[in-house]
Amino acid sequence: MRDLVELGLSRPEAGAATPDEPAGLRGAVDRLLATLAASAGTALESEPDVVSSFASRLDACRRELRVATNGADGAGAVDGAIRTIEHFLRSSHRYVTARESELKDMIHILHEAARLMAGQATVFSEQVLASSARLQSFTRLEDIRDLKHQLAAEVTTLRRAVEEKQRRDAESSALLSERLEVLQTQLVKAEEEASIDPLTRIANRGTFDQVFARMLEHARMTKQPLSLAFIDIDRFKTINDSHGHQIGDRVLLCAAMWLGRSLRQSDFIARYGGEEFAVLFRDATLAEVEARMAQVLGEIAARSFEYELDSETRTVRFTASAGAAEWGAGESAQDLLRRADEALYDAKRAGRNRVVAKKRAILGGLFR
Ligand code: GH3
Ligand code: MG
Ligand code: MG
Repeated sequence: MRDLVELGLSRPEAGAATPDEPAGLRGAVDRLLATLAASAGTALESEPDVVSSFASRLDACRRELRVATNGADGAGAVDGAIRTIEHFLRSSHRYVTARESELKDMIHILHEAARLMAGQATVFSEQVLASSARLQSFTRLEDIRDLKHQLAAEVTTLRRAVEEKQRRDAESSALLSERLEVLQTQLVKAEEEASIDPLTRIANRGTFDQVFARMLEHARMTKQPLSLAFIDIDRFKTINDSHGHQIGDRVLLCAAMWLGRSLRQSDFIARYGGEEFAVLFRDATLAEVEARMAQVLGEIAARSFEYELDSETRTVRFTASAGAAEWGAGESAQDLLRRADEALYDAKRAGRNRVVAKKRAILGGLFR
């Protein structure tokens, strides 16, 4: 029988205690204390200091029990052990209650976070709301370990939902910026279209007004010369009448091209209206503009434009007249426009196919 006890296969008989192991009731209490010391770790797993102090106090009680006789010593040792156990159980209870309340707080925070995130996108909201509902039911769980595991699983679900949402957000943001780029390109195109004349593909009257204001301001500031010329196709009504409106349109297009070719980078041409064009010459004097206009009008008059009608080749020739003026200090935009227009009128009256350069009246300059 002793052999079996030493091999750990059986409990020793009552009264047959080894020298180290107390027998009888003291033996039972000793075993109880040993079991409690061993299980304390699981009850308070994250409080190792409390557990080890409890275990060492139980060890001390067990030592006292071993050396005690069955009399008052033994009763004192058992009493000490009971108080130690009571103290430990109270600590465990406080610890478990505190942890439970912390977990409930965590659930509350997660629940709130889920509720806030839910306002964002339909599919995402559904996932998050489902998760939030499950979190609420956790607070009723009795088993704190189960609660912990389920909470961890729920956090993983929530994290996945958030990651999926972020991926979708990134996708739609890429789509949006692509769309934005297309819209920007369309806007630039629309702005360009709004600033040019669709027939001749040169600047329209609105653009002329803006550019004229800017160039005039530049001339005022730099004191550089600024000249303006109006060019009007001669007897254009007759061209329309004898060749048709379509050919008239082609003549306008040719006139714009021929005028454009004669210009410098710093000059600016626009269709001012009907069969009339306006050209602004930056840093050019009236004499220079007069010479350049005479040259280009000569070229236009020398050219001819051919087209086919009813298998017959027909020729269109046309001329244009120009009126030029140079801006003088203190003059308004209207003054310059009026003088260039008067010059054009003079060119028409003088027989067309010519340029008239109109200087500023000396008296006009003096009285201004
Ligand atoms: P002038 O030598 O005095 O300038 O005579 P004109 O015939 O050129 O001038 P008028 O003002 O009498 O006639 C201009 C004509 O230009 C009348 C109008 O129908 C025509 N016209 C204006 N815009 C266009 C256009 O875009 N296309 C065509 N085909 N004709 C136009
Ligand atoms: Mg005309
Ligand atoms: Mg005209």
